[in-house]
Amino acid sequence: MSTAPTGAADAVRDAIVRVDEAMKAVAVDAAAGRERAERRIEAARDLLEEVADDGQRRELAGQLARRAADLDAAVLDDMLQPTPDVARAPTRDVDPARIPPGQHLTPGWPVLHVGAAPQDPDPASWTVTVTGRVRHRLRLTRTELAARFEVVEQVSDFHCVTRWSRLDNRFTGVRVADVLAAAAPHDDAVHLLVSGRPAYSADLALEAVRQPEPVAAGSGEVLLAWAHDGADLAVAHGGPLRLVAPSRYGWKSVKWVTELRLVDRVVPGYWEERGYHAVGGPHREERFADR
Ligand SMILES: Nc1nc2c(c(=O)[nH]1)N[C@H]1C(S)=C(S)[C@@H](COP(=O)(O)O)O[C@H]1N2
Ligand SMILES: [Mo]
Repeated sequence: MSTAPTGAADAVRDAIVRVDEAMKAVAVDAAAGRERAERRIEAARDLLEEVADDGQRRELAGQLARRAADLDAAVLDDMLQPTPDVARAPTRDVDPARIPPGQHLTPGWPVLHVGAAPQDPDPASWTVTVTGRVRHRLRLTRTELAARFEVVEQVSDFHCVTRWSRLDNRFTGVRVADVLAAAAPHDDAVHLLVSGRPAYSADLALEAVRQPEPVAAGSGEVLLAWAHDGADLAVAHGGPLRLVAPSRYGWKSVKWVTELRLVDRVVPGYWEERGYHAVGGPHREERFADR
């Protein structure tokens, strides 16, 4: 009855071959090929749960994540055109040190998320909770956040793991580090699981929030933001409230954020669970778990 770990891993490798076959079909018929490839990626991810060995599972998950990212990149071209309502971001005469390896610049701002964006969310009553390993659980509306914590403006660069980057984003919001401090985390709190609508999450090490890594532009501080370039953040981009983590790939910048949960271990979020790198530093090109 029991499945040997290598048997499960072999089954995933077979499934990956089927994914690759479907990926080749994308060149012939994009829509049908893409749908089939996505179905096969999901099927392979289901099999992955049978792989008992952590290292082996991580490596195979990473291989699948590479393919999922390639598939996304294949349909992203349309989105890399300038979007009507946002100002152009710089793409020329940029200090090359600001462009992480394997990224290219887009003047527009693509909209990317899984599931459906909230419909007409009310900015004033949007609420985020701070919970988990804290002495004081907090429930704060966006209005309360702005009243209780220092409001800062920060320019930062945004890098999506599907290889587009948008420079010079001016976000307005409050520092996540300040909000967490108000909740008085226990000493054993080492990671932050950030959750947002509709069913999305990402993991950040607490240290990376309290002491952000230096980045090529701006302070690198992690924000809860509600405005971009001086205007209300569009719902499509995570308004009324999104996280912004400038020293990480975009998947950590959770849109429509609802919960900051302090945890005493790593709790993989949506993409970390699907084979993306645990840390996700764009300048170190930490894209996939198997690198
Ligand atoms: N709630 C939620 N937040 C999310 C995502 C998501 O699917 N759901 N996708 C992430 C990814 S992969 C990226 S690149 C950015 C995209 O932000 P944008 O749509 O404002 O460009 O949002 C991140 N935050
Ligand atoms: Mo992304």
